[in-house]
Parts: sequence; structure tokens; C-alpha cells
Amino acid sequence: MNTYYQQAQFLQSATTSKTMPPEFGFEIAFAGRSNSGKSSTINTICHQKSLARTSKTPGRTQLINFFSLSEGRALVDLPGYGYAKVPERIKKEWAKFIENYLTSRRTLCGLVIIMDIRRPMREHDETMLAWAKKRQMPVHVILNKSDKLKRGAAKNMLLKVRRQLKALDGQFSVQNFSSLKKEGADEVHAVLDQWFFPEGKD
Ligand SMILES: Nc1nc2c(ncn2[C@@H]2O[C@H](COP(=O)(O)OP(=O)(O)OP(=O)(O)O)[C@@H](O)[C@H]2O)c(=O)[nH]1
Ligand SMILES: [Mg+2]
Repeated sequence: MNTYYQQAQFLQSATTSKTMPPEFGFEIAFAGRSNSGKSSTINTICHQKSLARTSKTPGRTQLINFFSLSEGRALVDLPGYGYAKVPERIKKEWAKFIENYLTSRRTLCGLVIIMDIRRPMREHDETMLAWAKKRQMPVHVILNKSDKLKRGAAKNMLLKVRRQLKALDGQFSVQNFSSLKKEGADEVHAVLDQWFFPEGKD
């Protein structure tokens, strides 16, 4: 088991670019539609129950939350996009805030996009992938909530999304995951390790 991610600690929340931690080291951001399970996934891969706050109410994470690991590495929980019930004005503010983070943050070395395996590759997801391709930013797509599908259907969805990503021709990879069943963390660790420690961890 990879224990590196267990050390994650809440560092700080930011509501504006001015309240973000100083740019130092390397960061991996977790993005995705509201309620796709970004916060749950961060908890699962860090083997912690309530590091990032989760909720049944979509739109729970309205801040950018930073979790620090050792050696100047950090995980970043972004507010979810695409939540219909949020007023248009707030939606625009969030979009701008996320975009600002993504475009200006020099420490960002990779992006994890969480999708609900039952509804992957939706409009905002594709916008994020197009943005990442343009900036040559690697993306690992996590098809979360795989416990909601039968094994065969989950496998088919994985193959379908893998084909779609291949056609987009960026530095993209994909896997199935279940925060609920705690399945898939090792595969995520392997990808994050590559981004954080391209030369190897030891
Ligand atoms: N069945 C199932 N439910 C899950 C899984 N992961 C998350 N959930 C549920 O999905 C809901 C949303 O989870 P969060 O982790 O809060 O989602 P989020 O993407 O951080 O949401 P926002 O911060 O609102 O954008 C919660 O009710 C979770 O319990 C999973 O793997 N399987
Ligand atoms: Mg959240």
C-alpha cells in the first residue's frame, strides 16, 4: 500500500486568488461536476474519513481547499461545476475562480477530473479536457461511483471513455473507481506519483 497520501493535512481554503498559499512545490487539482465525488475521492486516496468535506447537497465545496503532503506536494479540491441550482451569477463567479486558478497557478502539475461513471464526458468535462490539451497538462479521469453499475457495464463504460479520450489526443488516462467501496486507490496513487515524482520517489 502506498502510505504517502495518508499524511495529507488540511492546509488552507481560498476564496480568491489572493488567499491562495504561496506557489511552492507541486500541486495536483481535483475537478469535476458538482456531486461527482471529488471530496470523497480525495478522502479515499488519502485513507482518511473526513479530510475533505463531502455532502449529499451538490455545491458543497465552494472554496479551493489545499491539502499538503510532504516535500512541497499538495492536493487541491476545486468547487464543482455544472450544478444547475446555483444562481447564474454565482456560477459565473466560480467558473472564473476555477479558470483563474487553472490558468495562473504555476505549481499545478496535473489534473484529475472526477466523473460519475453513469454520466461521464459531459459538457464542462469536455471543456476542461480541451483546456488541458491546449496547455499540455496531463489529465487522469476517474470514473467514480463504479459500485452503481454492474461489473460488465462498468468495464464497457471504461473502454468507451478510453476510446473517446484517445480521440482527443491529449496526455489523458482513465480508470474506474469507487469511493464508497474504496476501490481503485492504488491505480490513482501510481499516476499521482508519476506527476509528483517524475524521477522516482526515493
Ligand atoms: N455510491 C457512491 N456514492 C458516492 C461515491 N463517491 C461519492 N458518493 C456520494 O456522492 C455524493 C457527493 O460526494 P462529494 O464527495 O461530496 O462530491 P463533490 O464532487 O465533492 O461535490 P461538490 O463539492 O458539491 O462539488 C455524496 O453523497 C457521496 O456519499 C461512490 O463511489 N459511490
Ligand atoms: Mg466537494
